[in-house]
Amino acid sequence: MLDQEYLIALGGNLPSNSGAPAQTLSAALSDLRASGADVVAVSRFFDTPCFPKGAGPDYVNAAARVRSELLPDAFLALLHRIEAVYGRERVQRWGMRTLDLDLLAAGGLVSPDSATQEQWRALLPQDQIEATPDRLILPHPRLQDRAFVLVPLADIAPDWVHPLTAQTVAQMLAALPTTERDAVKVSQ
Ligand code: A4P
Ligand code: MG
Repeated sequence: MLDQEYLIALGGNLPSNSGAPAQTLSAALSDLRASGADVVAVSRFFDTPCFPKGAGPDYVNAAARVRSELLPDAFLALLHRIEAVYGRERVQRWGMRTLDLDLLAAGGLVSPDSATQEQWRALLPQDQIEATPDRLILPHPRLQDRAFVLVPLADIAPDWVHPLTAQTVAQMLAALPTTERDAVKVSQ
């Protein structure tokens, strides 16, 4: 039974053994399907300025809605296995990468609990680069901050509601500075 519904973010800014980032993202989606998951919806692909600014080439980003029989920890492990196929090396947090697959949300699930999710969500920007969670945090704690996540997500799940802030994707996106939203361009 494919009874878990996940929202995922895909990104990459270095070529992989599959080709340019857009080809890597497409190959990763095929791998998800081949693993037995049902990729229900895929956003358009977007060219996005690298964050932090100047830390590398622009990224290609996308989002997808995926149904799976796997529970969240096992599903994240599957995402990590697919990253590994495309040569993702965890050298540097926020560093350049061939493929990053993040689990954004599992329906309205809060994991491991509201206090922990809030603590990660409230982390100050200067602390975010140092602190890495050692367990799955849901919703993804940086989801609401990033145009490169929210613009693709708005393509496939504009009405998804954050279980702790009660904001929809469309509302979170509208709250970001216009310059950040406008810098995310549909890939040609
Ligand atoms: N982890 C905990 N919760 C989650 C979750 N919901 N989804 C753990 C994914 N992973 C989660 O992740 C670090 C640790 O967080 C893992 O042990 C995982 O189990 P990681 O994927 O190993 O490391 P990372 O990708 O460097 O960190 P993270 O937090 O995924 O990085 P970000 O914050 O996503 O930044 N600029 C543009 N334009 N587009 C991008 O896509 N991506 C990044 C990566 C930086 N700049 C970017 C982009
Ligand atoms: Mg990641």
